[in-house]
Amino acid sequence: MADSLPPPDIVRSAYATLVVTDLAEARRFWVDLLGFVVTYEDSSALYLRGYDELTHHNLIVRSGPEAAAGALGYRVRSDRDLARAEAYYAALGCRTARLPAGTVRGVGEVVRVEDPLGCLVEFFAWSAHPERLQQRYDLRRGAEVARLDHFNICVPDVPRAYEYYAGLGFGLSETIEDDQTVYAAWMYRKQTVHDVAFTGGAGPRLHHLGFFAHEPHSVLRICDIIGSLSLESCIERGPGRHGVSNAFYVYLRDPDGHRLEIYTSDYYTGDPDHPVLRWSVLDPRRRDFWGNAVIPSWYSEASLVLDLDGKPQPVFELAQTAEVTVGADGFTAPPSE
Ligand code: 4SX
Ligand code: FE2
Repeated sequence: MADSLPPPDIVRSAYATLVVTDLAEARRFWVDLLGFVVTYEDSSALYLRGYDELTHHNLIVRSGPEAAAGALGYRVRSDRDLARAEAYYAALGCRTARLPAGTVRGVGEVVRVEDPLGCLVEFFAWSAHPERLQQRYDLRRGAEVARLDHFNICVPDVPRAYEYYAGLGFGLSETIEDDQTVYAAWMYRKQTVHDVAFTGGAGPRLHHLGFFAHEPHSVLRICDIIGSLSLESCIERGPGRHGVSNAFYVYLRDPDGHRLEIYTSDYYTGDPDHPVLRWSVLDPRRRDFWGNAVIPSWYSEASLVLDLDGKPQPVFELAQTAEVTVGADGFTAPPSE
């Protein structure tokens, strides 16, 4: 059993792959508008990174027949952890594949798995190092994204997703819960609020990719740029202040509907006695600290994920009570008693 095997030592969430139906349009959004840095591009894919990033890419955008989320990439400590990942997932009964160095451009050997949630996950240890543009203020544009911070996944059973990631050695920073269940959970390997979070909903689907910017003004500035270009329909939620994580945020949708978050100002979680912050599902500040309503599409819409054969995974309906049927979000009434 995987219980008796050591999990791979995961450093952090590092990159994601999005399949888009029009690469030129996606390039206008991700590069021209948002200001992501292009490490490499060809006629079928873009390899993009933030200005602080050390590794080859934070995002692979590749063209395909149907919009979907491809693999989520976690960096592991060393090559030894690739073998650990392979053995760990095999013991969980998951399909795995080992890809020679360079199969995923810019990174070394990869262990790709179809994980117990149904998501495609890639583990890598080595990466090429492009120029780090941290202090090239002269080059910064758009949302001035520094790096990828987290994946948010819709899952039909949040407690089950929590158990699986706890087994991988992730810490729990915050939850939304009540006496009955956990509606959402935020979990980390690096010393921030999260590398991965779970939103209760039909799944597996990718809810969003979270990208870190250093300055609150970067969040506001991308909104202003979007307004000036009459692209306001790509702003889905915010800007606002999250209760969970304390982040100052905005959610955008790319031309294929993939959701991303630009945010700043979450906090350090590295102390061994770091407490879990548990929000009541009835607290109207939990998802927006100022009490602004969360729009229904944010809860219901998300990207399909691909399996190891590149086919979209079937989506299973929510197995637990929906947060929006119990929580106060402006568009649903809280329980009346
Ligand atoms: O909506 S929440 O305030 O719960 C929230 C959502 C907090 C942090 C996040 O990164 C997020 O996507
Ligand atoms: Fe997020």
